[in-house]
Amino acid sequence: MKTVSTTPFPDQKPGTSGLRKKVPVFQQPNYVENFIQSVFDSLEGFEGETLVIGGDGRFFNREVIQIAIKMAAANSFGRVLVGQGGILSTPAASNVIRKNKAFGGLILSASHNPGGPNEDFGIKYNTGNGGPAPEKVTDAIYARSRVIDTYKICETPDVDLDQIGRVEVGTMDVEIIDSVADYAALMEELFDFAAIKAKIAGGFRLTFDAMHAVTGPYAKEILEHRLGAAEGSVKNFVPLEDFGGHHPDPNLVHAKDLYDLMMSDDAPDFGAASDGDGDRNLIIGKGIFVTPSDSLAMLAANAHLAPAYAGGLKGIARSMPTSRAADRVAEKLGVKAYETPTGWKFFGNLLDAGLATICGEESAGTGSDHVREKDGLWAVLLWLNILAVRGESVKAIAEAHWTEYGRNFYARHDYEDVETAAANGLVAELREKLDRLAGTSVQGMTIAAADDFSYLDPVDGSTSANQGIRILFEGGSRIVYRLSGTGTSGATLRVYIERFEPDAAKHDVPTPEALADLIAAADEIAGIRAKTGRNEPSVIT
Ligand code: VG1
Ligand code: CO
Repeated sequence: MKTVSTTPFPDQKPGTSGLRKKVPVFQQPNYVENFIQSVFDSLEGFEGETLVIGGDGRFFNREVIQIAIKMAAANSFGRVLVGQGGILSTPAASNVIRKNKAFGGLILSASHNPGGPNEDFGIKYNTGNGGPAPEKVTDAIYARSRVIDTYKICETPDVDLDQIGRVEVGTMDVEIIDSVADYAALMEELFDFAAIKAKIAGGFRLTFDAMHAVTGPYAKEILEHRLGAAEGSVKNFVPLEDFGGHHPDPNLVHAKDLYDLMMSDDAPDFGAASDGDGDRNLIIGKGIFVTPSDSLAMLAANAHLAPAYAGGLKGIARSMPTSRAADRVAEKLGVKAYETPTGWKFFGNLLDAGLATICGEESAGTGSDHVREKDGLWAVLLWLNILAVRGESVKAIAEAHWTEYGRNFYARHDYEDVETAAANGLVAELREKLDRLAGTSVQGMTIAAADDFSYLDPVDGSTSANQGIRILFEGGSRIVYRLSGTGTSGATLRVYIERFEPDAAKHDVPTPEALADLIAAADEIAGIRAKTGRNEPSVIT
């Protein structure tokens, strides 16, 4: 064991989901060690306890895992559990933490961001409930990183990450575990695998794009081996360090091949994809894309058809920018709807306290109280369970849902890599005029209220301010502006646009048309084009 002197880095502030930077930033001498030691220094009482370590397999994953193991040993953890090959999807890591009553876990991922020597890397700490550390912990980590002067590490040879079994590093046990087994077993507990299997045996066809990211081995095992989907149903299933040069981001831009297939004449019945670390999901039925906000609402409305949720839901939680389609389901079910800031860490308390069962974000994240992370394959399996029980197509289920509840037309416009000063200026100017907006009209629509979202956690009483600017129109339409907290270069402005349409006769209007006046209003209110110099968003989802 040795104690090494170091000097602080000024930029180790965790964002929406951990610390994310370009690989060369992480490769600076002591950068990884400083951050991991700052995590350990912010925690108490882990001597002899278990730490879970795993990542999405991207470039630099193995190197950081070796460092983390040697530092955990030097800092007196009793045991670490590491996914074979360094692989654990984010929801699988959450499950391993919970199942083994671990003290916490280090999840190495930059999620949907690209990987490779000049692309992105990330480190996130999860607490003993299996969920991302809450803000008070991430604030403490950052504070520590600003003053850190030493870190502890064992000088031992690297551990063979590919060999399942147990070895010792110093006095600490290192167990290399099967990355998939526990997670697959959990899914079998939650869902009616027999019904899904019978449906597939009856000719139902599905395709899943693992995008050369972490869900490949999980999807192969569950969808093909356990549920009997035809060999080849899971595409791009080998995790690659650079995701094959693509963005492992399951949206209509980066999973365009899947979208095109699902809109073609020989589309299978169901298409899905997941992201770099396996916590996001994209759902596309034959001829219909289901927005993540709609998917949350539809899953919540039908969850009772799966064994794990047969007793009903305790509540439904969504992040603020997520469409309010789920709120309508909660109202009908007679359960509470919660609105939290962006980022899964805010759902942890609601899930732990038994206030919510299902949670979701517009950014393709859905999950439940089975773990404390969003879970891509879980969403896919819940859809399959619902489809098996209802015996209808995705399209029929979606259209029936809109007829029953009304349709929340929804889109997110991302302006990526905008100059940071310009993006901050845009937000500052919006904040400055917020008080004067109510009662004024834009594009023929009257603004009912405008504010900067602030969240009061009903469980621990903590507050989180400045979580996104909301422009609420009379009639229920909404525009939300916020800056991304996961990007690694420049700033990303996200503009979320929503309009409720109760009239079923108008539900098949194309989304851009349904939202046209709000899109124009979003620019008029914030001066997006003028301030960013962009004529259109980089990505529309
Ligand atoms: C984005 C999404 C947010 C999600 C976060 C992490 O954050 O908007 O909903 O929780 O990514 O997802 P931001 O701050 O860039 O908007 V993942 O799958 O990248 O861990
Ligand atoms: Co992710």
